[in-house]
Amino acid sequence: MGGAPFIEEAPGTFGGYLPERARSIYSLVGVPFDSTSSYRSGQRWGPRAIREASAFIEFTSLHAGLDVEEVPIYDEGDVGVVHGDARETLRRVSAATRALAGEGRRLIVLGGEHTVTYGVLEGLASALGRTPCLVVLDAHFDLRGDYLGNPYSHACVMRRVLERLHPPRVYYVGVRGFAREELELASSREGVAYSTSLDVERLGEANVAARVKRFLGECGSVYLSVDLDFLDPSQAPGVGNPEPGGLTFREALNLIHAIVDERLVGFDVVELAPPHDPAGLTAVVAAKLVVEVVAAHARALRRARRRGGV
Ligand SMILES: [Mn+2]
Repeated sequence: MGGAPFIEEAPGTFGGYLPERARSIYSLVGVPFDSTSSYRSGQRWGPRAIREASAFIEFTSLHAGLDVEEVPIYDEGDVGVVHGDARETLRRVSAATRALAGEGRRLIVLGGEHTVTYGVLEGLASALGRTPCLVVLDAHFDLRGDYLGNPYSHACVMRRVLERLHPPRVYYVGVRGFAREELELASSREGVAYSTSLDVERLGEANVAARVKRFLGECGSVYLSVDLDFLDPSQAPGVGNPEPGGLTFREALNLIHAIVDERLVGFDVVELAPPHDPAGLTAVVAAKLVVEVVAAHARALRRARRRGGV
């Protein structure tokens, strides 16, 4: 059991073992919520499937050149969600993440559907005094005004974030499926920028990552939201809204390791829908992404400390 409100004991632990909490700066939280799912549901089983997969992969990162077992991740458990009630669930996610971020812990959030990101950002904004800048890996903008009458649907989560939490900067990578109103908003709104999956293919990961870093500029804190559907469905089929033409896992690793630095205050991996993941591979991909993002951050933090910057 963790110390934050609304957190229930985890159904297992990330990586198969629970380190001493004081030895870790990373707090992992699951949010098994999927009530606004519009197509393929089952994201409530995501945290459990990612934890299970995490016990059977190696905690190494070739890009970061380190064994992530040296970087312990403390699994706090799952937020007690209220199925069917997005507002109350988000309130709980916000309270839990505010408490953890208030302790100075770096957050790792396992979805659940993308809606949960709103609660995490609200909690972080409250703990940090301002909303962090965002990097969003997603096939979609999630910028609709509402979806099927629900303002808290996964399809409009980023619209709520922009309207209410005012992140100074938002950069999307991998977008390729959107409504006209979403594209217009993303193209015209100050502080919002994007690179499509085709941009990644044409420019290469290094150039796209350089654009992201330039755009983030002087941001003091950064949050990374990873909707697994940014990857190509051939590599990550088990998601709520698969969209063909996505990134490969290797492109994703190049991007992540070039973008993530010591300013990362947290990240999420959302939209895994285990009932639609017949070979269980999307869960493995999700677990490995967690390991790689932590590895990228841990390396950046070490370098920054050596420079005396943090
Ligand atoms: Mn998406």
